[in-house]
Amino acid sequence: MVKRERWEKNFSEWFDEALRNAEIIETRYPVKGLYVWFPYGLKLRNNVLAIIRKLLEETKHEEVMFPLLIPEDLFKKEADHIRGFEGQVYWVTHGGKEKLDVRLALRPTSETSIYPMFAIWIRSHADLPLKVYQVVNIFRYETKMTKPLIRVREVTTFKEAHTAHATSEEAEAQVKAAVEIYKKFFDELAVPYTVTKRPPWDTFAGAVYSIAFDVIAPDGRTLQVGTVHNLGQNFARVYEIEYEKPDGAHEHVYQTCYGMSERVIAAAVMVHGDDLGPCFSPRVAPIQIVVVPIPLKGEAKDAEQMARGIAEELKAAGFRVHLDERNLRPGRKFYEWERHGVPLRLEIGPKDMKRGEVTIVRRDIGERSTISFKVLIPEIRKTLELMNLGMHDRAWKSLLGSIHELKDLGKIKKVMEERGGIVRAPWCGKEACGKELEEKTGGSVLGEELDKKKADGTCPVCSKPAKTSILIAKTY
Ligand code: 5CA
Ligand code: ZN
Repeated sequence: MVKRERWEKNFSEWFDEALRNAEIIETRYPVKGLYVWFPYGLKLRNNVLAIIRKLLEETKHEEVMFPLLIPEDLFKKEADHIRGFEGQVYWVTHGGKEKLDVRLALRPTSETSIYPMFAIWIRSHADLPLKVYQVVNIFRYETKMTKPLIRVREVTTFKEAHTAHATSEEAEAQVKAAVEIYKKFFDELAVPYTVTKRPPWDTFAGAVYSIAFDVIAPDGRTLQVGTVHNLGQNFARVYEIEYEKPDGAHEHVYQTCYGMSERVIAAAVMVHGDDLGPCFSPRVAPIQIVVVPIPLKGEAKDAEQMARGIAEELKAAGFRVHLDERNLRPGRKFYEWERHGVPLRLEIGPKDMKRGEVTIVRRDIGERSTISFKVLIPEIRKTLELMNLGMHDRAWKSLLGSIHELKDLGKIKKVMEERGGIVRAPWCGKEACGKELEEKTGGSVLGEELDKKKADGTCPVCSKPAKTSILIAKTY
């Protein structure tokens, strides 16, 4: 197995290098926080997108596309929402040489562009539930340090869903359904996560409550990779989204929204990395199998021909395959494709050919084995499936291993300062204690876990009996 020293100890540098070496993101675009997708990176992006699209389509969300620009008066209707985003909005103030009468916001998210249309579209209970999603770019003028995929000013891959319901119970059920969709999504990516209900002081601007998915980076910090919000009737009231009930009465709808960005791609890059770079799960890898002929003097043609045939066969079976026929030493090719995170390498040398076999090498654990031509397709299929499972299990073990159960303020602080990682601590439920916990330890409260919360022990701040437990971590 490849070492994980740099990956663990120098994560931030490792990450930027991995994106460059694997040709995911070009970071030299001359505007801060804006980046370019390389072709290989865009293939990765599209594979990730295909997974979430499928999950949303299966659960009856319909795709829509709204404008990028939002007029200021519409944007400013929901008071909490605007307070949350005010400092992050880019404004279009001019059209050519003319100053615009109404400034236009570049959407930082799309509630305020979508909901005025919901108000028009939704008339009666028969129009509900309404469930739409879009995949668009959004702009946020981030003031913290920008980082490719992780904190960008143009989010290029915002996947946002918006739903409207007749009752509060239905909206509540939709929040649960969305959490299940996101769980499936991350499971497909073989990326482990925590799911927490964010504390009141970290709720999405305009929401009743927010649920967030976080992943853990190799340096022990967590990264929020997706959120699900119950909006209650907050937006419905200001945008006047009403429906007529069967009895003729009118009521505001209940809404939810949930979204993810290219951070989910960052997660796929970092979770399975090692000192060579990323290792993509076969589900999303732009290239699943690279075929490399190992020519021997005099017999080079045979190996190349054989490699071509095998690559064709694998392609026909539906795998994403690349045949590397360049005139370079095999070792050089191996290194390059390892850095691109290709899950499986298939070598065809003279010995293999004579025996009617090929050699395969797994990128995740470096294991070499041989497969007979006769069972090539089923064996490869099985190997990729095993890889996905193996990567999933290893990453989950690592995440669960980095959760420390602690009750003592000093100890929590120590973990935040030294190892990094996630702490599960008892909490009395009071906001003041939560905030003090953040201040004294340097961590952030992620929130209550959805399925694992307990009420044992006493609050590390006030020593009163715990009402629940919370996760705390240093965050990106
Ligand atoms: N309207 C809601 C749900 S669609 C919303 O905007 N929620 S959000 O603000 O929490 O954004 C959803 C997710 O986008 C976040 O959880 C985070 O993973 C990601 N995200 C937010 N801002 C950025 C950014 N500047 N760069 C990269 N990802 C971001
Ligand atoms: Zn307390």
